[in-house]
Amino acid sequence: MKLEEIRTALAADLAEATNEAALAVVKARYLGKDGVVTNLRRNVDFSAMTPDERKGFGLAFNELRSLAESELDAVQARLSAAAQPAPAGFDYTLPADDRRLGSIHPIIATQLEIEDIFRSMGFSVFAGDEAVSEFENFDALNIPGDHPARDMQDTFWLENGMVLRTHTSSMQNRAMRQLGVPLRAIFPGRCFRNEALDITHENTFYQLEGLLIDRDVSVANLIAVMRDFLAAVFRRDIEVRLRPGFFPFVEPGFELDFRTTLGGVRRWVELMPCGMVHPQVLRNAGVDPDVYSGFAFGLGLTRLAMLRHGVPDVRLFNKADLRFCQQFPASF
Ligand code: FA5
Repeated sequence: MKLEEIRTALAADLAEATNEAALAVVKARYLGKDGVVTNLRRNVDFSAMTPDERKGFGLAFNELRSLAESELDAVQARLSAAAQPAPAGFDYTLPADDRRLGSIHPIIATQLEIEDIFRSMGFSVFAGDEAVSEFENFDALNIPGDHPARDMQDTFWLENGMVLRTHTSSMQNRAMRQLGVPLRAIFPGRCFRNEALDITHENTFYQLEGLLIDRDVSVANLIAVMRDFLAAVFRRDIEVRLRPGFFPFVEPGFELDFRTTLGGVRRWVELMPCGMVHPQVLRNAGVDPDVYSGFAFGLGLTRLAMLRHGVPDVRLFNKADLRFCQQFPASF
């Protein structure tokens, strides 16, 4: 038999050795005095070989013998373990000890990375709440009860009159009051909308709001911060452009698009609404608009995580399907 054939035959014999007696027979067949492996060396005519051939044979033979020994030992160990009686009181019906290491959800991983980028630019992270007052979510942002913008952000109302926030902009008023101005902060978190669901709309999703209030803040500052931030997220050079966009709490308001090479194609991607904070929004938080100005942006964090990982359907994030979640190994 050739070395390769011996290997295959040994594996087949080991697979059939289901008790220690059968294993002893296999061991004798291969490594015994008259065993297949032992005989290999006995039957070779070394005098007919060149020194190189002798050396090659020696190496291959030794490798085969150690392999046979270690495989026999492994099966021996397995059979001995199986032969041990179960410890007294061992309950076979208990679930197996299956502790799998989890990993950070791709949206939260993206959020943590973005928090680091903004911290490096001097922003603090303001947590906020998911259930907020109607005033914080709407009125403080120039969206009174009869404003059409309320329809676009239909939400879930609690019995005590509070709402599940429809956007992280709901934290603007509280942040200005609690942190005071000048201020640089981001507020990431979960938002909720009573939406018709499709591949880009969920009823529960993440946004990340940014707010910078200071003296003499301009649109140029907004563009510079956004460009630095996106270049850090995508780790490459980024172009940004602003198109007009309407939100009652900014004036002027924009939609920010960025352009970079994604999937081999250089194209514009619509990313986030933003704008200069409306003077009334500053006044509503006790900030004097004649002294201070600022910008705000509302990044769709879920959307960004989709872009980064090429996730085609937003609903996959909330399904808790392990086949999906396990594709994002821990990155920390
Ligand atoms: C807002 O929510 C504004 N608060 C953003 C803003 C902040 C404007 C500051 C100006 C200044 P909009 O409704 O467009 O805007 O939502 C912002 C982003 O959140 C969207 O671009 C999208 O990425 C994400 N988003 C909105 N609705 C959903 C949804 N149902 N599912 C998933 N992502 C959503």
